[in-house]
Amino acid sequence: MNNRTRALLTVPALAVGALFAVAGPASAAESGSGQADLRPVVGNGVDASGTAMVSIKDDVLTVTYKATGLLAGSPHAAHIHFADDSQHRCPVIADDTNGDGHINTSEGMKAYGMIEVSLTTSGDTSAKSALDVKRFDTAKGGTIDYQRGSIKVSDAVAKDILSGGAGIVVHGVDYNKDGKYDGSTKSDLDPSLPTEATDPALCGIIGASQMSMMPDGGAQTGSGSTTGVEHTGLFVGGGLALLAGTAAAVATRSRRRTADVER
Ligand SMILES: [Cu+2]
Repeated sequence: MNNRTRALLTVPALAVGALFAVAGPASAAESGSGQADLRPVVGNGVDASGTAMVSIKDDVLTVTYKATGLLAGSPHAAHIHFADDSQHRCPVIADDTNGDGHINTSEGMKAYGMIEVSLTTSGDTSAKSALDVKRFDTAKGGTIDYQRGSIKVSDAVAKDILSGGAGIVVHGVDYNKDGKYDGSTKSDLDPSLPTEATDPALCGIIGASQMSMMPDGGAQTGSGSTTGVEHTGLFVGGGLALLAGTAAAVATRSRRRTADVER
């Protein structure tokens, strides 16, 4: 991480819970920041926690998140989720519509929406990388310390991320506590994968915090109410082409999905 990136990350920490401000007219590049507390998704047997921060400068996104207590040694897909028609919160047990006691990917989506950004470690960060598990962090010792900057997003996605209603979701659970993704229950995204590989583990709603580049007024204290509900992301873990295809299909149904799928 270069110094500039570090500076971008440091500034927003000043104003947790402050209201965000949107810069200028609707078509303008967006700047601002926010953070999220990552908490275990209810029903999914995860004893983990974490924090995430996002910072956007003129539609260029920097994301950091740190989480501990995840399934060690396994890759964990992570995304920023949002949909206009989602509920901008993390799942609750009432979202367990199939009644199995867990929140799977599709159950989670109703709460936190579709994938807008895939928090990969390199290369593409769009929804089409949602399941490219080779490019997500592996939790060494159960910990992930993720940092990535220079993620170019659209004005619309930047607005969503700063809206106070976007979710950060880290996927991959271990229901049977055997230290790996397995089990007889298959992923609702792709039956070739265990549901453990794709079910959401941690979720947090990105509370809009402040305009990082506003010369004044940007750090005034707000209600902080946007953090009152939680949210989760959806999908993943599996990395198979089939799964990726499913994710792409789902993503296609969300608004402003770009068309081309490269594999
Ligand atoms: Cu996700």
